[in-house]
Amino acid sequence: MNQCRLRALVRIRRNLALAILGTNQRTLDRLALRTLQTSSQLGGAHDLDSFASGCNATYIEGLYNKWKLNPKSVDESWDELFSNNEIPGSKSQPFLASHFRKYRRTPVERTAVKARLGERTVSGAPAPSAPPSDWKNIDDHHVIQAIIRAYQTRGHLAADLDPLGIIGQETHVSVDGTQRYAAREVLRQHYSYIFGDLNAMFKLPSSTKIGGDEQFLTLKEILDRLDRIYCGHIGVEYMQITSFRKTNWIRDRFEKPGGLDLTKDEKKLILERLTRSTGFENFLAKKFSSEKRFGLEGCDTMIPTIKEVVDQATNQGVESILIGMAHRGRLNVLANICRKPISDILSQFHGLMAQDSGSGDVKYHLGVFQERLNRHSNRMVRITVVANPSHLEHVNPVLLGKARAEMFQRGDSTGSKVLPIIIHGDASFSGQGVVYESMHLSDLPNYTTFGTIHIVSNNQVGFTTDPRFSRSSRYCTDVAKVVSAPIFHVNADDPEACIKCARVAADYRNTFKKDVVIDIVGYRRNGHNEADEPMFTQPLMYQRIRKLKPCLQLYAEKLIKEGVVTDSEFKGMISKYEKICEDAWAESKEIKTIKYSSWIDSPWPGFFEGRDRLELCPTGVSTDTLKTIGNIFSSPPPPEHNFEMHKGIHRILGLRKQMVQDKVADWSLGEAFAFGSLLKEGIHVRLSGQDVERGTFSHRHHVLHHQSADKVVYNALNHLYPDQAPYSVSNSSLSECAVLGFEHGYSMASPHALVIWESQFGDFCNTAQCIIDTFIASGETKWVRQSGVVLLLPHSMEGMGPEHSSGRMERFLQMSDDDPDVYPDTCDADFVARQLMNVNWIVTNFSTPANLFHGLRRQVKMGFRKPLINFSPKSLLRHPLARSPFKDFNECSCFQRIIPDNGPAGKQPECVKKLVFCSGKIYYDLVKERDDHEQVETVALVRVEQLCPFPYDLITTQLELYPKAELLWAQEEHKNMGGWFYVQPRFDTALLKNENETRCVSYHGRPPSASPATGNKVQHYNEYKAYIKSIFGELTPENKKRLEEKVKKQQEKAKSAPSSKASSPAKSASSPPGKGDTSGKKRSSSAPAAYIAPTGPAPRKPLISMPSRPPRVVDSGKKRSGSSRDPDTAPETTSAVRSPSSSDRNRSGSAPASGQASRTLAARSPSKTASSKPLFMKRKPAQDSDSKSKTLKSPKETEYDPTTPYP
Ligand SMILES: Cc1ncc(C[n+]2csc(CCOP(=O)(O)OP(=O)(O)O)c2C)c(N)n1
Repeated sequence: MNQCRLRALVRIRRNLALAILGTNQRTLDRLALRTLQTSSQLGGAHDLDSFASGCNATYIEGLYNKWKLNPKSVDESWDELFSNNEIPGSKSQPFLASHFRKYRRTPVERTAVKARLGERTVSGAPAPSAPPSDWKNIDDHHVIQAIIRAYQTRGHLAADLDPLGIIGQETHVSVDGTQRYAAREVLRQHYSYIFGDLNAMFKLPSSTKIGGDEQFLTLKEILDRLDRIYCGHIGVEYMQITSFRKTNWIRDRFEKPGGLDLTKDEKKLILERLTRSTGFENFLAKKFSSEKRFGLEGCDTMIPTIKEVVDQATNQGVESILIGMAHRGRLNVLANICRKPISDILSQFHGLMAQDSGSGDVKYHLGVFQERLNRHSNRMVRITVVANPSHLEHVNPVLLGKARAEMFQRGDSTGSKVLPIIIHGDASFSGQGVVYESMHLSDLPNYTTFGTIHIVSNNQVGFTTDPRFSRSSRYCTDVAKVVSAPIFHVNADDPEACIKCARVAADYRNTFKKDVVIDIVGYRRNGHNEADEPMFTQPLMYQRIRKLKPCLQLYAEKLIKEGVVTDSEFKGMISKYEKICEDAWAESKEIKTIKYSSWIDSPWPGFFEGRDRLELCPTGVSTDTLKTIGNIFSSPPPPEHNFEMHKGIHRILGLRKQMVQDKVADWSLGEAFAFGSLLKEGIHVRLSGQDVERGTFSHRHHVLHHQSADKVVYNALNHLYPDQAPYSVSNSSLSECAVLGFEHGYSMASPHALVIWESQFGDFCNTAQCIIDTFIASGETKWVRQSGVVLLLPHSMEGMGPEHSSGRMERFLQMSDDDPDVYPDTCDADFVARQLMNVNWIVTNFSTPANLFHGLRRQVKMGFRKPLINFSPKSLLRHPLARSPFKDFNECSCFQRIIPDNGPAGKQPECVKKLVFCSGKIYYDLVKERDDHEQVETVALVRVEQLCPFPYDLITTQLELYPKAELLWAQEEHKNMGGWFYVQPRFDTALLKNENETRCVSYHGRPPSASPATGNKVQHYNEYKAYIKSIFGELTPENKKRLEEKVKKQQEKAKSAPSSKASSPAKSASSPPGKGDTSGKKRSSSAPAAYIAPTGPAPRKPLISMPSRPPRVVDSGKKRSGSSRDPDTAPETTSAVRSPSSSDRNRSGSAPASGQASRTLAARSPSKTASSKPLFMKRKPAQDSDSKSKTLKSPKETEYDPTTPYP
């Protein structure tokens, strides 16, 4: 104790004593604070930290109360102070300023303090000469305060959580004589034993509620209560929460005496539920002793715990509960939480063949959707257990996404109607990274589910590995601390404690809409599964387990002892449930057929009923719609908002405006047309992924940022039409796995939404491989559950190195389940739709904005839902050839599975020597090279836009159209990657169809490689040159000369206009593809505009200069001659000779009257109320209007290099 501290203490003593006499608590705190501030100004702040806790006030208040009862009970100095300042009846009076002034620091006071200094401390500093009893009292009080705080913060470390008694081997005897397993850290806090008298009374500080209405407790009682609350069967971990309000809330819930007491009836109900939980496992064990079911024995209280959460939540107004869980106890959850008929569950054990198609899944992965009356709350509740793969914890983000989508559909913007519950295993909770990644979504505005209740069935072992070897954290739940979630550890053998935790957890989620964790610490009575021998690896643990009575027995004995139930009542409960199971067993034997579809977790009522699934609705829209969307998308926010835009955005919007005037669209405009037109039709569009708002390649700019005001943004696509559906675009957390899982889950909830996840680069999607493999690729086959989720995976070889080049197309194609050796029935009138319906996903590599538009719209126009994996471009985002005229978006247009050669080669197929099939961006390289090599008439280029399902009909047509041509497949990727391994056998199958066919398709691309791309620019270019040479041969001397002259001309031109970056001579006609290849100015003037027309206008050529087209003629009879082909307007139908219905249009073949015909009104209503609009301003919605502008100018290049990601 130094002088400063002593001075401060005396001041505090005086002032606070005064305050107690004459002010309320708040003034008192203020006064204490002011006093301390004054002290710190004097230089004693560092030594006074402990005073800032406010304990002085309660201490002095305690002394005062003591003094009031007996003035001799306190030190005489206090007696003097209190006697001199006693203000009769003044407790409720406001603090008197005069008193304060009177006791402000005065020279007299300082003198007085000095006079008290006498002895010296060890350090040589003068020591205070206050009466020892004073200091003892103060110290005691501090110790009480510290003990309370220690219990609150670290009591859980000493809690009796483990039914096996493995955790926390050190023991100590509690004040009430009971044996506690205490951790050393807590024991250290027990320097409280410096107290001689356990019966000494203490005033409780305001930082605890253990006293309830009592303000004074004996030391023994304080320690006893703290021990019971914090070191009993519940370990409350909550002091890590950063919010004071939440911490206090939890403290109050657990500390207030009697606050969590249970009535007799409640205890009886717990016993009943526990009887069901244990009874179900016992029954299965009896009937199917060696069948895998991943029993819950040892953690049986999990069922009553979940049920309690359900009861509480439904009482609080929750209407839909979504559960994500792994294998352990899953059947029990289905039976006792969802109330799936037990006979249905048992029928899964009978080895019946399912009647519907698909692969099905093991019984402990199946999903369930039940609507039931929750008798406890007397409310209907919908309970869904989402089907999940074996991959532990990966269902978490899927579940969250589905919950979020349900909230959106219900217009539940606070999570009051929908509750997600995730049940974890202890080993997987701490081990799987997706847990952490998913938790990080919990508070993001566009991903939050307003709190998830996590329940860990912690059996203290993961398969054969115990926690000492499976995690470094103390608790398996430590990961939850990243989101400041409270964690309630609870002993599984104390069902009442579990129920109390469930109650608090449900209330917490309801109050704060934040995540909360219940860690039920139990054990695993049997092996990992029922056929497993646990003694191999956990001999000591299992020796203990064998000696343990089941929880049900323990609890029944307790309640019988308490007189809550009688022995016969308990026996009655058991036999009643046994009978239920036996009856269900008998019933299940009557079940002769099963269907996978009976286990669907996400039914879409009303979507399939009465619908012709094979009808492909038209995807084109009117020019008016395009103009409306285009005009708003290219306009800045309305001027009245004074929205300060970035200079570059002005420029980009200007370019967009120009395109709208020119009736041509680049990639971003094409995408906006797709989104905008769907929004108009009431389809909610959600785009999510890393940096998607602007777009990794800075091409999208859907969210504009005010340049001088924070959080002021503008999203034009949310202001298109007054009654449009909401558009949600959100930059995601930097996780592929959780975010893709989330979006997949979102897409499962409703068919009336277009849900898109975009990978930053396609390369990174493999960190979400588990979601791709186990949900997206196989979800429908396993669980009869559809999803129309779209993956946009930027992919193309642009010299950007091994991890910025490939979305691993080959993997998606390899996982496609269309048979490479079976030529489908292409004459089937529904061939196109049927092919789509029967495949597990669609894989595309679009080369035009129009096809992107149709492809995206087709996702919601199909009579079913199918995931779409699209390999998006990078340099094509701004490639001047990769543009589409408005007519390619119109009602007469449609999705093109292949884009045939519409140039000179396509018009004179008999002259064609080489027919090159390709896909994606390479097409534009081939166009340029074909031009440079002057082979425009002899080489035909056909783009395969839809790789899977393979467009056999259209490919066959092309093969037949060029009977003499050598067949080539060209790809940028290495031979063991890209589309080659997928297309090769399918080409063979198509060729074998024709008996007279002797040709086969040869490969032209990069050689096989372990790495997807080189990081060396020179090597990249050399590889390019090699495969180009293998397709077109060497440039002839004439070619070279011509190109040299061309380069020269360009250089001269560049000199005269040096500012034009895009026309740099360095990017000559023979320059390598990739970054420098985006200007599009390398196309030879010899190339006729017509053959690139479908992709957009030629660079710098005003559209007006393009040859005018005759009206489209659909006449299959003339197709082969090529004479009547209209390369601009003809959809692929015109070349579909083999199939009478090989169009991707509707089956009747007629062009749709309007895209609005299929408007889905059902999707509209709920979405209106959802708060997914991240907008700060309202703009006046526009109506479709016919633009009068006829100015046709070619668009200019943007300033960005599309292949450079913006960090
Ligand atoms: C991602 C993943 N890795 C490995 C496995 C194999 N596996 C199945 S259960 C299990 C142990 C899980 O332990 P825990 O999470 O504690 O749950 P418990 O089975 O003990 O209930 C393991 C490793 C798996 N299913 N998923």
